[in-house]
Amino acid sequence: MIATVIKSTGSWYTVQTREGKKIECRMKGKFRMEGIRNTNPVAVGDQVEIEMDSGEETGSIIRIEPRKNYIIRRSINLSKQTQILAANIDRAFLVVTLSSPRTSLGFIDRFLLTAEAYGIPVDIVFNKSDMYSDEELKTVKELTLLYEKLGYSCILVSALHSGKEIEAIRERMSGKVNLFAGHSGVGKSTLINALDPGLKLRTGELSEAHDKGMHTTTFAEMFELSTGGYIVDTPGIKELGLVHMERQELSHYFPEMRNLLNQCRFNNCKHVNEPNCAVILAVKNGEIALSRYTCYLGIISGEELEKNYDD
Ligand SMILES: Nc1nc2c(ncn2[C@@H]2O[C@H](COP(=O)(O)OP(=O)(O)OP(=O)(O)O)[C@@H](O)[C@H]2O)c(=O)[nH]1
Ligand SMILES: [Mg+2]
Ligand SMILES: [Zn+2]
Repeated sequence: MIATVIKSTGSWYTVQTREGKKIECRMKGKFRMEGIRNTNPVAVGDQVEIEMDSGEETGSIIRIEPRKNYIIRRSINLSKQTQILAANIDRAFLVVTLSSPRTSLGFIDRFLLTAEAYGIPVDIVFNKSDMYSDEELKTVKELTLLYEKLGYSCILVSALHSGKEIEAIRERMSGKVNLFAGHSGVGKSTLINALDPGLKLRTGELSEAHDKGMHTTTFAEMFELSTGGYIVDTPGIKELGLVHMERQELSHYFPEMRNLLNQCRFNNCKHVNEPNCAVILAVKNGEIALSRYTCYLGIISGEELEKNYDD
């Protein structure tokens, strides 16, 4: 019997069959992704084959179908371990806030990069619009211009006020499996409740001392929307270590660099300090945003790329 994993709590997985029946399952045998150690070999969104335990209401997962894609990150405290946030996603909504808590551009760019590597389209949702100063609203406008030019739709919303923006997100989710990701406290669960009030997900206050979320959502979980489509709520991510990415392919995942790559003098150009580099030229004349190029340089010159493999 084939089913979809809709919740994973570590040792138990909730799967939903094609008929809509929910079954609690455990994993049978060992699953390992090639070459890397995973904290969760089965993730929300996975299609799995299950077997019912004899005489029980519970089942066992005996096989995972190949994944169409997934969003993976390196665990922060266990740097060699990786965690799959969700698998088989049609669209990701990256929920960000300029303050309370602040989302950095580096985080946004790393998330876009990860999604780009698997061809997952991303919408950027600027949440908490009701709290922004004029200065912050101006920043949202500038960022919207920057990211929409690169092909990422941007939406400014307040999860506390229903309106046409919420309606627009709902329409984009219809018929698809949608991932909601972002830092803790940006309002992912609140936003999902606004999109489908029937879900009544738990939401949490920010910590007064640090103005950060308190990790209210602890497990990824998939919900069926009454208006059509599926939504995966995920726990807040602090950092997003890159996984499975080679130095040479990095620039291919920056849409604004992709078309310039064959114009560099050297075909193995890293776009750092090489002469006649089309990317550096585009940064100089403003066609590539400095913030994006800075992020690129940070990744290519740092250790993020090497550390990813389990040796
Ligand atoms: N002012 C304002 N507050 C919001 C908005 N959206 C969410 N909040 C508040 O922000 C806090 C955190 O919201 P959650 O929905 O729990 O955040 P989350 O992203 O799910 O956080 P984790 O589950 O910890 O990852 C709550 O106190 C919400 O009421 C918004 O648009 N405006
Ligand atoms: Mg939450
Ligand atoms: Zn170059």
